[in-house]
Amino acid sequence: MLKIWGRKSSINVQKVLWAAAELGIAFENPQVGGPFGKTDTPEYSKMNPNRLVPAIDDNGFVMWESSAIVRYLANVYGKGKMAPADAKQLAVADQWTDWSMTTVYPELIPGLFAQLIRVPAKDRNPADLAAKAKRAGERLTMLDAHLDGRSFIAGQELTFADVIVGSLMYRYFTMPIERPMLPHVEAWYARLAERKPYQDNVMLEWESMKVPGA
Ligand SMILES: N[C@@H](CCC(=O)N[C@@H](CS)C(=O)NCC(=O)O)C(=O)O
Repeated sequence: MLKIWGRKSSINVQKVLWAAAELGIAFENPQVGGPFGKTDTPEYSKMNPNRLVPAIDDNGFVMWESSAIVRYLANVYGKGKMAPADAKQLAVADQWTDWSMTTVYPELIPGLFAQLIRVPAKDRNPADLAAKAKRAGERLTMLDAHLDGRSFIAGQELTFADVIVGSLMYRYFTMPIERPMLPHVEAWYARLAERKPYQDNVMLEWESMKVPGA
């Protein structure tokens, strides 16, 4: 059976759990990382030498790096659906996925989210956080324009791009930050939020992850 190692509170684990649930794959999810530890053990670092979560073992095939895992699962278990068969549609899915991980993720997750949960409010730099929120919002206006007339990123069906980019949206829309008008992103996010696999794996309360004073 597919094993997905990693704590449910990690956004990079969440996208893998969401993809597996969306694809209807049975899986086990041993909790490692964060408060569960165990990523420094020789067994785990053999699976993921970065000592980060997630890692997967799909019947003996071991790999790490969350977005690559989502693409792998989509290709093996959802070819022609979650992984588009058409080369141009696939390219669009790849384009927005790579864009989100290089352009939006750094502002949103290490930049804003980690600050909000790991740094006591008195030690934060509000101007720096506001600048990051502004940049993230500006970047998401590009996705907003792309989603005009589309239900999902690569067309009318959910693909791995929606999983990888969409996994960021719950935190984006629930963090106490300034956001620009993003009507198409908001409509797309509402479509994701209707899906039980998204609700079960991504829309998870995160306030309790805060350190004292955060
Ligand atoms: N680029 C990697 C990043 C993995 C990563 O940063 N994972 C974080 C959680 S989101 C982690 O393992 N942190 C240490 C821990 O949870 O113990 C991926 O997408 O898989």
